[in-house]
Amino acid sequence: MANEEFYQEAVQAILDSDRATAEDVATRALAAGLTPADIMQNGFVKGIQEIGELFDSGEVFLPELMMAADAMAGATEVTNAALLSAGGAAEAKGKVVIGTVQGDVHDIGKAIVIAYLKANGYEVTDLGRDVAAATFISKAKELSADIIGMSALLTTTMEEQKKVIKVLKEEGLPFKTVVGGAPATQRWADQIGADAYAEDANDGVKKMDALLGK
Ligand code: B12
Repeated sequence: MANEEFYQEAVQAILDSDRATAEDVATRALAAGLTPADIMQNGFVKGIQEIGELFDSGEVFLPELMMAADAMAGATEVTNAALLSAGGAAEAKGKVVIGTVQGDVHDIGKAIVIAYLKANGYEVTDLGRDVAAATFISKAKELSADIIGMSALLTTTMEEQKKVIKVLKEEGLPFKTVVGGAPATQRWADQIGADAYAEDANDGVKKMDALLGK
């Protein structure tokens, strides 16, 4: 089967909110030699973006969006497991604490970022979603983290990224910060004084490598 057919099946599985098929397509695509990044970026991510657009234009509603997200989560579990079994560096490059900011429950992108980081030799602590600014900071202190990663998918919750960075600066804490999520941009990162902005999981690894001189 051509790669393009897998991509189309992946998009369709998300549009159909069909978790079992999404997991099956992911498994078959990996067995056929596609990389987790290929099938995610060209297939499943396109599907969830299409659903997002349909939601935006009022053609689908929250229950459908939630079911599509569930199918996406199934596909992500399959591809992330493949990434992790392929990775595994001997010595950790650095410690990252990562979470989705307070008020925000979007965590599909964060799960992908975590898998990429782990596959690329980072020790990662997932703080989950709806994480308060104080928790990012106390966990980073407790674990002596190198980097705090913050995901925000809503224009309203982006402000939480700013809040964390403000406290870090006020307290003179040394943790590097990386922000991501659909509404974040390099401009936003500069505006709030983040050390880096990452547009996707791969870019996240690159930016963190650069911050730590790896
Ligand atoms: C799936 C989804 C949901 C699911 C989330 C399920 C889950 N477990 O995550 C559910 C159904 C729960 C949901 C709920 C809501 N959603 Co929603 N949702 C989406 C949707 C369709 C896809 C998001 C997604 O998973 N994308 C795929 C992943 C792979 O991409 P990503 O998250 O951007 O992550 C990548 C990069 O950004 C980056 N990255 C992300 N974070 C980080 C962090 C770091 C450190 C790094 C390095 C990189 C990085 O790397 C990732 C991988 O490459 C988007 C539309 C869109 N196009 O984004 C809307 C969207 C984000 N949702 C939206 C809205 C409005 C809502 C609700 C308010 C709806 C409602 N009326 O209740 C609620 C909010 C609930 C809350 N308080 O958080 C709006 C936001 C509008 C805005 N500008 O603020 C969007 C844009 C849809 C739209 N067009 O209107 N949603």
